[in-house]
Amino acid sequence: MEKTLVLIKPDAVRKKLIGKIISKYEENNLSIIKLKMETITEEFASIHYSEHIGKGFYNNLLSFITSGPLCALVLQGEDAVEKVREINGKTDPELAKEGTIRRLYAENKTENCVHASDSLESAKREIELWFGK
Ligand code: FUP
Repeated sequence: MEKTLVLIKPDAVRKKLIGKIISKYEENNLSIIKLKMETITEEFASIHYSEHIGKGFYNNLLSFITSGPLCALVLQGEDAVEKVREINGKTDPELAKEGTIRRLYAENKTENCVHASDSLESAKREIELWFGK
């Protein structure tokens, strides 16, 4: 069974979507094994998003992700990494499939409600970063 890290980002928390988003994962047979609310610092955000340092959208991304509380969770299940990315939908909500979280609820490519690890390696790194070993 795989594990993956999900963030329910500050836009979704402000819109009171935590319950609806978590239901999507549970309906798809994923289990929540860790969960916390946190407002992260710029320093922590820069570690989480280190692969994006220097990109055009990086400064916006950092101010958005630190703008208020987010909900971090570890989900576990069969093919959890791929499954969660399918449920979330593409980065750009306009390109995301019908019924995905981003298509349903996201504003744009930055305020896009959710993050999920993109591979087993990132999942391991991100779970350790957010929840320790
Ligand atoms: P994803 O894996 O779908 O979350 O997308 P990426 O790893 O490509 O991007 C990570 C985050 O960078 C996105 F969730 C939001 C931000 N981003 C932007 O703000 N603008 C962009 O054009 C692309 C990504």
